[in-house]
Amino acid sequence: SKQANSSHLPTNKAEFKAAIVRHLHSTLGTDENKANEHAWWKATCAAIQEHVLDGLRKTQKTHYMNDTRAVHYFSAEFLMGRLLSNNMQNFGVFEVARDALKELGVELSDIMEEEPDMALGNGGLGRLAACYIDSLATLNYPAIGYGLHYEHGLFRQEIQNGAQIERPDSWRDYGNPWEICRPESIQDISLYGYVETKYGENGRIQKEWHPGTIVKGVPWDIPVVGYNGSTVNVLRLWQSQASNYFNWDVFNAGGYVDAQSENVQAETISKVLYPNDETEAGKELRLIQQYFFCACSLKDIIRRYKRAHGDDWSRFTQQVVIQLNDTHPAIAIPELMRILVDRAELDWEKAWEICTNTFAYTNHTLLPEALEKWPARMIEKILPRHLEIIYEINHRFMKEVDKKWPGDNEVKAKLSIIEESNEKMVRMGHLSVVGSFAVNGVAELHSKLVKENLFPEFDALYPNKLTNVTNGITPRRWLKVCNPKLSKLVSDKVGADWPLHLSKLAGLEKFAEQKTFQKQFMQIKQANKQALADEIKSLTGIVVDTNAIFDIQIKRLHEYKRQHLNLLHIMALYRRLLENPDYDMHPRVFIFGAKAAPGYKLAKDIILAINKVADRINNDPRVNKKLKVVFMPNYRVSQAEKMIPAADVSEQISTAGKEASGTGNMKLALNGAVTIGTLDGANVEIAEEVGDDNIFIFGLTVDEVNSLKAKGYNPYDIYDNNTEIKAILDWLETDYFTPGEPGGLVSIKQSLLEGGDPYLVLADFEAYSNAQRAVDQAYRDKAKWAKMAILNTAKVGKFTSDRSIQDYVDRIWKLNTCKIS
Ligand code: 26V
Repeated sequence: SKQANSSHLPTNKAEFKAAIVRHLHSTLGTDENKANEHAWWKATCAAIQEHVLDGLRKTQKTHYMNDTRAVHYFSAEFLMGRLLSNNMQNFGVFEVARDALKELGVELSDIMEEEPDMALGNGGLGRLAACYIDSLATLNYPAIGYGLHYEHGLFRQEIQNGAQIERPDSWRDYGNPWEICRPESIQDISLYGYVETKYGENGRIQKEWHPGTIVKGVPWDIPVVGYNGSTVNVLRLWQSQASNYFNWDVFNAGGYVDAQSENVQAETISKVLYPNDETEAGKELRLIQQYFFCACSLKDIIRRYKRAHGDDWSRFTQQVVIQLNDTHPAIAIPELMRILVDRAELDWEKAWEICTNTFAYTNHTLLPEALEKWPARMIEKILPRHLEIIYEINHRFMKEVDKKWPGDNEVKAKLSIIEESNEKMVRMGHLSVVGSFAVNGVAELHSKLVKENLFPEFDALYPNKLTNVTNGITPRRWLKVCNPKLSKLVSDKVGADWPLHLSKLAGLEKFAEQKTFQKQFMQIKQANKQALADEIKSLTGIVVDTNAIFDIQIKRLHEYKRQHLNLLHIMALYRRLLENPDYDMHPRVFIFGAKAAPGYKLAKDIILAINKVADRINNDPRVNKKLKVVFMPNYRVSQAEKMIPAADVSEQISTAGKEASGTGNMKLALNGAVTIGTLDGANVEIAEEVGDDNIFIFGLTVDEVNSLKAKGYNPYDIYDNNTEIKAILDWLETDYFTPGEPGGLVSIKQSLLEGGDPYLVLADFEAYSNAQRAVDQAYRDKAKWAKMAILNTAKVGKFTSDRSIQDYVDRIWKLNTCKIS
């Protein structure tokens, strides 16, 4: 009934059974008796895909016929996770499919586990892109995601003797049933070589780039099904392939031999996702990846534009808006300038006007080590013409700066796209701000810091360019699909359309104190905890008590996210229990999920420490009734979907000012977890929504962090005066947690003392410990806790990605909805 175009969907079990069996036979070449779970999974996907492709064809035809304006979301990462259950839910055929399979003797929940995650992203930024394309399709906006078709996504994490080991991820090894190759849209992409300056007709100087090599870009389309299944947009991911083109002129000209010898193998470009999160590595292959997918995507966009408008560029900015997901695709700015100036032969001014009305840029971090900079020499070697264009952009920009602040060389040096350091560097953030018509941060606090600290003069120079769009999450995947029990209860109370109108969750408020509803809500939480307990047992062997508080911290491992603050507090509880067996606390299970960048030593040491402390505690019968610690290996989207519904407490404890937004915080609150957190990122807005009584806020604020650092923070002052902290840090140095290996965990102590404790772990410890005591007290009052949990679900409707997307549409993209019939 809720289907917008249900006519093409299988409406009954019989039809579905027939489709699945047909695919077993003719797509997979097997039969009902021989098929294993993997084959059943693939046949089920194929049965769904028929309808997905039907919707895709209708959508593309409608968009073409209406010549719609579309947003083009450029992102180096799309962390899609699994697609089967999502696609079934969005088409509204989940139950039918489940029942059809049951009659075939197959359990849907079992075969869903066969699907590998599409882990083509690191963390928050990549998952945000996935939520946004879900919302764009759901809201019927013409949109296309553009990115890289990595052969290997984020590494698979194994834990050996407590340490992280990285293994390759191979999500396509046995074929991916969702993607479609589009050889008809292959693009040729140039790299290396040199620039020739010549005189064109009427004496105009012309630049021609003679590339050293050409690689092919092969597009793979992944359909993106909106909720209700009416709009089906695409995610287009580019795979690199050798082209056999090699420019012998460049080779013979001499002097370019070196550049050629360092030439990359074409196929390596899309081989692997860089596993760094928030650290800039400056690797040549990564710049090539970025250019490769931007150049392919721009050619694709322009081909489509020209099909409708020929060589008339005057309507380009009416049809096309490109959103840059961080600076990773910023090289698209000089690439579009090159196409317009060198190829289309537009005047620079006209080209620049088109360019700066096409791009918008989202900043996702303030951490200095994450702000991308590329050596000018590296750009010159790989993209010689682009470096010239960047210099020209900067030259004209510096003239503008001089008009605003005449003769002020300091402000020029600060704003320049080129950093005049020992080695000249190109600041991709500055290039993005100058080349875009809108720049946004991802939460109110973050956007304020972008304006005031990161780009203050840009805000003065371009009033109203800098703005905020608070992040969001899709409630389809992050409640409806991952938490079916709670979803059903919510639907019973507020109606079934909450996945499209998340503010309707507010209708739960009036039940927050009702005994029967509290009981239902907490029984669901209990069932979800039991399911997670089973998963924990099967993955780690650890047995946990579901009456304990499930306290969950899931996110990439980084010092600023302070998993080690959580760990130090766990050690404090352990110590208190050893000193006083009657130490009064409700049983608690601390659960972690986190991957560390392979080259980030301290992050890996923190994973080791969590595992070593967990081992000791979990095997200490003196404390086992009250304390357990679990590190879940290989945290990823599909695992998040199992953990989030089971959380009582959500750990969001970054140093204030460091976490741009966070999105896990939103997912956990939506599923009825209560946050313990700092006033950072979107926590601030979550606190505003749920109210002070329903969240545990602690720790230094951004202003307090700044003044503490300004007056000179010395972690030894705390170490010397706080006996508990001293005992815990000293404990790390013994062999208590690393039998036979004293000092096995000392690097954490060192970073917090000699290292200066850059993220103020010790400064916030006491406040955190007190907040945890308050959590413990609150949980013991069952009715009080149930009310808090319910109000968290009820009050976080703001954080649907539909609201974020509507914000982008209204204030930046200016799109119209396009209904598909
Ligand atoms: C940085 C880099 C640096 C160069 C190497 C490759 C690479 C890959 C990823 C990143 C991370 C970019 C920043 C990022 O992910 N920020 C996160 O964005 C989330 C969505 O807006 C936000 O919720 C998180 O707070 C923020 O840390």
